[in-house]
Amino acid sequence: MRAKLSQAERAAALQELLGWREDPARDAIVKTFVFQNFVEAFGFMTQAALVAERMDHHPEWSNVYKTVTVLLTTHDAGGLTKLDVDLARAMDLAARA
Ligand code: H2B
Repeated sequence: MRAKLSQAERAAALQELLGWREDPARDAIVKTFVFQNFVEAFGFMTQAALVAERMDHHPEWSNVYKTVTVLLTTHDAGGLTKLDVDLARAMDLAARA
């Protein structure tokens, strides 16, 4: 099982990840992605879902029209781990495609 990130590791990750913020209540990171339209938003979710499945690490997310809200935390560890940072990075890449 992955270890939860230290304070220093969190700070470094959040500095590198654009648009992600901490949700202390969930020990998670969250980001709201806004696309041009529903098809772009759903395309992003499809791509991100394939990455998540490959990683065996899954987001908590919701979609309203062209907005996708994502919360990442590691349930098995009870908080934020490197897996969340890796998935956040992959999601940022998928959003740019
Ligand atoms: N996703 C997330 N976000 N956290 C987990 O702890 C987790 C997961 N665990 N996806 C995985 C699946 C685990 O349940 C399976 C059995 O590997």
